[in-house]
Amino acid sequence: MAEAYRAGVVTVAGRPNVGKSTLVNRIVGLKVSIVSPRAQTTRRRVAGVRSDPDAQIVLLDTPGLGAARRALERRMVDTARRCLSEADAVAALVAAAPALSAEDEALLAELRAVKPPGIVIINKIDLVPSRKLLPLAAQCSALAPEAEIVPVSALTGENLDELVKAMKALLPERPALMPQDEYTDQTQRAIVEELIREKILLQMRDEIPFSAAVKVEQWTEDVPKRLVKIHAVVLVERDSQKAMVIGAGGQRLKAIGTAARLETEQLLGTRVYLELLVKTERNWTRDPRKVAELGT
Ligand SMILES: Nc1nc2c(ncn2[C@@H]2O[C@H](COP(=O)(O)OP(=O)(O)OP(=O)(O)O)[C@@H](O)[C@H]2O)c(=O)[nH]1
Ligand SMILES: [Mg+2]
Repeated sequence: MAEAYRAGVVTVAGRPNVGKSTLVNRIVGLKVSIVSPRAQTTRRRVAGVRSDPDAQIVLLDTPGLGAARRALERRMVDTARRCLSEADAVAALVAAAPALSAEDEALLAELRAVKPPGIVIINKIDLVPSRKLLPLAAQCSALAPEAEIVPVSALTGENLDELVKAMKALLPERPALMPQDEYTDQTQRAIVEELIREKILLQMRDEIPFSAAVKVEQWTEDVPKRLVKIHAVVLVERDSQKAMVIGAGGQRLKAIGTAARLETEQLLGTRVYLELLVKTERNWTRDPRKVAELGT
């Protein structure tokens, strides 16, 4: 007899920068969540959907769990914790290393108290020889006794089939939660805001990335011309940052805009006219009200 169909929500939780968004994109097979080498890239709850003939996994990508001082960080951690409560199963993600970092250890301890993971994913195994991972795997088992430990590389795709199988096994038997052809719950506007922010993260250094927020203010479709016109505002915390984002002769902003436009054109399948404006919203990352409006 055929196996029953399974569907459910798997929340991917972990410290900043361990590869949660890269992994979610890989499993979905499309880019639903932005990725950068910087910690604290993801700020919102992002759902990515993988629909197979035997099961549907709704993956929740989350902001990294960690110390939170500013209002923006507090909101990010709250968002990640809320995603835990939505989950049918939690997949905790830690980085491959000869031993568990103090931060990853604290994460597993926190999850154990709040919502024990069904899987502990050891990511970035392309960076560490497998024979060196045994002590780490043993530490993970000790901190998450019920979890299956699955080593993967979200970057190369190594062992992802095994991981997907393990996720499906944790889901309840029930019909699909989302239409089969939907791969995310985000609006196109939200995706474009995130794409623009990703290009800022990739092109800027120092304090800018965490201080930047992006809001699409206008979106008009010119159907006969197959053109979408998008006006977006990049908000930073200080005037000095505004100058840095714009760059000498506007070169930096131009490069950010071009990169974001090209990817938006691919996403929408039309030509795109993208206009970016940079504004200062003083200390917005420390103001809970502004954070609620801009951060997530
Ligand atoms: N070598 C290697 N790098 C990886 C792997 N997975 C992710 N990365 C890199 O790790 C960095 C962080 O990846 P993200 O997917 O943005 O990490 P995240 O956990 O979502 O980070 P936050 O959103 O900031 O919490 C990026 O530079 C990725 O390319 C992997 O399996 N191997
Ligand atoms: Mg992320």
